[in-house]
Amino acid sequence: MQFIDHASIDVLGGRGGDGIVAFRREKYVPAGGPSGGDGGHGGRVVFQADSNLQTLLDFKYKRSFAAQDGRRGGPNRSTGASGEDLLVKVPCGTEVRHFSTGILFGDLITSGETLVVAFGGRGGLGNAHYLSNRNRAPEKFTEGREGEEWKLQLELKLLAEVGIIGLPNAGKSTLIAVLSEARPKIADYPFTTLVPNLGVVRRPTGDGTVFADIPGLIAGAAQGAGLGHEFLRHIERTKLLIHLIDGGSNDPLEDLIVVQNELSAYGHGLIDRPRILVINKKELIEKEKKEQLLDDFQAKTGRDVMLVSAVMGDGLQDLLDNVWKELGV
Ligand SMILES: Nc1nc2c(ncn2[C@@H]2O[C@H](COP(=O)(O)OP(=O)(O)OP(=O)(O)O)[C@@H](O)[C@H]2O)c(=O)[nH]1
Ligand SMILES: [Mg+2]
Repeated sequence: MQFIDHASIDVLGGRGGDGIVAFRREKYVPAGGPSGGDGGHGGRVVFQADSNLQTLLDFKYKRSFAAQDGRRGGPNRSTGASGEDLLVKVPCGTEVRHFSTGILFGDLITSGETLVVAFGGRGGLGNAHYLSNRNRAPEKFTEGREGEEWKLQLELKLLAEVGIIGLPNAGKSTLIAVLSEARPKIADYPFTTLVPNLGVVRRPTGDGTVFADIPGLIAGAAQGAGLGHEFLRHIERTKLLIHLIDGGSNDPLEDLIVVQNELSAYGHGLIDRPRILVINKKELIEKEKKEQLLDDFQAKTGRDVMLVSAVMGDGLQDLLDNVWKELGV
């Protein structure tokens, strides 16, 4: 599943330092030669992909990035210091385009990869450069050039590896909220979620895995009923599905089958996608019914079923362990 996140920002390379006019002043030398140094180059704005970042949200608050200017030249032909580069971290998967033309500046895919988005201006020349036979005492110098200035459009495409599916109200948003930093709306009515929510869950290795909470599926979703159909297309691209079933429902087994039928009806191999069956709201199920429910599920599907409570945080570690195992982490 791909999610697109946008931001538009301004970047400005540092201005080059000016060259200067100076003459050597030495004892016993009445008219020393020209000795004005060159200005330093302006710093560059450089983007760097960083796998710890997951969104472009930071760029909603800070929108303009300027590198340091180069310094003026000095006497005795000394060149001014170059401006420092400004390093700006962006999430892996960020595409950088010129704002008005859409021309691609580059893609930052792997962590650590860099892209120069604005070069600094060249430093100006000092008068030492203009010494000639005709002019032994040139007063000429040049100013530093302006740095490049661009308005850029950033676009982030994230690939979710794990999709959370189920009927409306099963607790999908609750689950992603407890597993990740995502804070979707949660409410006791169907179709609370209208667009997918993304959350990043840390693996034991420390890397992030993107989970997606998808709007509830209902019978007929594959034909366009409810909201789910739009998103069935996207879950085609996840590696693993968590199929969440409301344990407090009148007929959890029927709920399972409704969603399975939609996956089959949709085709594209979705029904064969690795899928973990999870009954949520465990604490609502009466003790004596639990065994029966698990047996019924097992008999009907021939697969293992997990029991969790997203609200109580019960069984979630086992669920994650299972997810990492399925993903081969
Ligand atoms: N008792 C209990 N209630 C839960 C649990 N998990 C979620 N809920 C409740 O179930 C209701 C629906 O939760 P949501 O997370 O919004 O469900 P959803 O699957 O995202 O629903 P849609 O977005 O409408 O598809 C809310 O009132 C939650 O508080 C749980 O483990 N136990
Ligand atoms: Mg929801």
